Amino acid sequence: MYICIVILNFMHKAGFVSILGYPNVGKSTLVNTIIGEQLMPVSPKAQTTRQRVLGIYNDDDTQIIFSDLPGWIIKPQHELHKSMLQDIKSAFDDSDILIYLYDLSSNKENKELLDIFSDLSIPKIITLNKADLVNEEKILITENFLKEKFQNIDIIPISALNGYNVDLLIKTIKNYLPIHPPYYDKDILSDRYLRYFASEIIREQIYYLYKEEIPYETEVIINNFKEDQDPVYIEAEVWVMRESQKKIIIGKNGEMIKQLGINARLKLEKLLDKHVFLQLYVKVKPNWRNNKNILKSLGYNVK
Ligand SMILES: Nc1nc2c(ncn2[C@@H]2O[C@H](COP(=O)(O)OP(=O)(O)O)[C@@H](O)[C@H]2O)c(=O)[nH]1
Ligand SMILES: [Mg+2]
Repeated sequence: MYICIVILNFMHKAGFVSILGYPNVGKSTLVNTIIGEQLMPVSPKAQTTRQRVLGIYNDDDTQIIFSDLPGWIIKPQHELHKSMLQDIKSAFDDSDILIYLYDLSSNKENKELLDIFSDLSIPKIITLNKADLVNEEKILITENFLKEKFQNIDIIPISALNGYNVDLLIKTIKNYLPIHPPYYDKDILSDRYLRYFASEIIREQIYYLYKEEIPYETEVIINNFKEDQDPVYIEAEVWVMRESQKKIIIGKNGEMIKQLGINARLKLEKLLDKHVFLQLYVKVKPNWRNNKNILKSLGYNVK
């Protein structure tokens, strides 16, 4: 028995894989598809992801620890942006493999981050996401353009949304993964507690429900999370920057916050597989995005 365990550990592969890309290319969607759970917040708006969070893929002889990262920010405008960039840069130093996620459906410039990616001397893979939205020709043109810049690199068209070629991506990652015992228990999906994902789900639903600057100037804090109760009791504060935003979050006769509560509760119930009682409060915290102490207390990467 002892010999058997030694051999198994000897053959086990494990490592850290970071997913880089501009906002909205599908990084969080890809991590969710790989781990098989809607844990990471996803929305059609940019900058839904604000912190580096791990999503862990396990099979019998492999553990791949993915970092879901914020999207690359060209011009940081406040301390929160700086912390998001800091999280991306930290992944350059401690990843075994980097994946560049390229959005096939977007014509946005990729140059700045592609140049940085090309200079990093870590095993690299390029994935072309949203293949479901474009034709074969667009994929070929993009592949050829990237092959000119990167010699001998794996380029894999995928759809993070419908799972197309995600198995090929996992297989390719395994080729570069070092032999190593698992870093985490093999039955956990992330390094964060459910309490953290509860705040992310509420924040994600704010991205869907509210317009203009509101989602970007809002933060969600969980004040109470009683998981052992039925229904699970969750009390959360929604922070906004101005009194006028508080009014928008609440809406006429409380209609908007009621809708937010319903949307978030439904998603929380799916994640927890239990009934949830969700209590939301709104608080004005002027300029919280530029207050380093507040950001630190919220767990952001502030120098
Ligand atoms: N059609 C399509 N949409 C996708 C795909 N991957 C992500 N999306 C959508 O792109 C938007 C941004 O996704 P998200 O994962 O939040 O991007 P991130 O900012 O890079 O983390 C969301 O509306 C996703 O549903 C894909 O493969 N195909
Ligand atoms: Mg994201």
